[in-house]
Amino acid sequence: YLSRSVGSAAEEFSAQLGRELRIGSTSSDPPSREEFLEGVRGAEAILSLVTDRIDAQLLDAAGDQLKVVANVGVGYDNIDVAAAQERGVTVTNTPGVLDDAVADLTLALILATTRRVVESDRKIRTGEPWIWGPQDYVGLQISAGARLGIVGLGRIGMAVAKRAASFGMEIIATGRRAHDDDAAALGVRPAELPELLATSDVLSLHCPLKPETRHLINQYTLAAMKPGSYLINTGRGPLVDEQALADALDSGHLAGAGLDVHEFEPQTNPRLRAMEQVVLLHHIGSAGDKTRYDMAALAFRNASAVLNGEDPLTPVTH
Ligand code: 8YV
Repeated sequence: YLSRSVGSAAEEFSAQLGRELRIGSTSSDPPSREEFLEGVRGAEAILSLVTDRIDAQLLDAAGDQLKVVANVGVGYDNIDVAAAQERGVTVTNTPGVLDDAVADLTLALILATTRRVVESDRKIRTGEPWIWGPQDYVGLQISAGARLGIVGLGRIGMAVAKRAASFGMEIIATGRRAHDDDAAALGVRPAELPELLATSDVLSLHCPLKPETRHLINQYTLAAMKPGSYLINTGRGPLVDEQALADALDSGHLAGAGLDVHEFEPQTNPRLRAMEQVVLLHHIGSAGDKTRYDMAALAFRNASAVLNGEDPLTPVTH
């Protein structure tokens, strides 16, 4: 069962596996909860998307024959992993195949906010009179050694660091790979969160969403951020308290923000929507053509492995 089409990869792999592929919704809207509960009934495998909440009720609705939930995504905060494990259901995700696509988009957001790309584009489209002056649309030049703070240096953070280093940014980071040799080779210096907050010109979030990281960026951590800095989030929306962020932007403490993910997806914050210095995207970090194929292919390989009694390639173990 797959709630929405993920392109040709799933069709190709299901044909190879000789299993029927049931797709819940053929429109761009996800199935309703009722349709989802009904749709998974009898499924041996569920390929889940970020918009699919997989909890005990859903697992029970599927039935005892369910063997695997293969998430098409690296973040799996949409899945109650403990409930799956209690029922003997394997959970897998798609680490590795989306690092470059997400890192590309992170740099796009960094450049779009600091160099005011979307603001300039929007003014042209809304028919405002052309203005050009040496002081107009001036923004932070990251290539002049601006400091990037990476919160949660893992695979995606490393791919961001590689790109940021080539742009001439100075990089400090928290996270499991911050002390690795390959991080040092990119010029990344390990640091603790308070230093990242106080000294980064651009702070970029790459940690998973867990109970302890929810609202990691809140009124207190925002107040600790360097005046005039930028916040970038391509991780998970609830890492940020959006009302507190809107306050910090309103007061001018922060110069701008670039958000690919939102606290209450699919809703976006009306205060942030009204701000010129904020760039908002549709959670499209991994939406590179190659990456989307590779994610679906890896999810399907994981599902196939479990259905064939083999070890999945990328299981979620905790
Ligand atoms: C996907 C993501 O768009 O991988 C993740 O964790 O958030 C995105 O890459 C999403 O998970 C697709 O289901």
